[in-house]
Amino acid sequence: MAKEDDHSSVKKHIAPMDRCAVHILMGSKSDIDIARRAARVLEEFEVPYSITVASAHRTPELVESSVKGSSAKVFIAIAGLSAALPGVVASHTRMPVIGVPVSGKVNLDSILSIVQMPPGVPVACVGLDRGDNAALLAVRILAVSDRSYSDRLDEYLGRMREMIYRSNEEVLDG
Ligand code: C2R
Repeated sequence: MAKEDDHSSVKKHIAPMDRCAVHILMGSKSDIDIARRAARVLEEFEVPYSITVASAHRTPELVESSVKGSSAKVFIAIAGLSAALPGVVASHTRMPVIGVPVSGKVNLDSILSIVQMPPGVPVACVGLDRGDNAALLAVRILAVSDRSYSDRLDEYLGRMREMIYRSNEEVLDG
């Protein structure tokens, strides 16, 4: 699929930030592919989501207004290099924040920036570039208090289980 098509498909599904359940923030437009991975999962689960490019380093005021003006119950913050964004998002909200480190020349820089938060301000962290897992974790959090998401999660996990059993059959059948 062409890159432009991907952009428009994300755009089509974005909700206004005062009506989203999950808010994806990314430090730069260059993180769009990872945001898209998260967006696809949220669309699969029919979770209303918003996307904002906002940098704690470059536009701290935009991070603050985006978080404070958001109806999100879970935030996903995607950032590479010195990834201050997830921690700063967490400083502006009591909602859970999931950080997604972005791969680059060093890799450990963004992982450690997200994982090593000081006591009192926890931020969850998924693997490098794992926008998909961040979205699944967000759905799990929403599912604690929303039956429709837990039912969809059960179906999703069932499909994943079936796929593994099927691949076993395929391996054994040669
Ligand atoms: P550019 O591609 O714009 O130069 O950004 C972004 O998330 C991106 O991965 C390079 C990388 O810088 C990251 N960035 C942060 C923050 N703002 C931008 N880590 C932040 O505030 O934490």
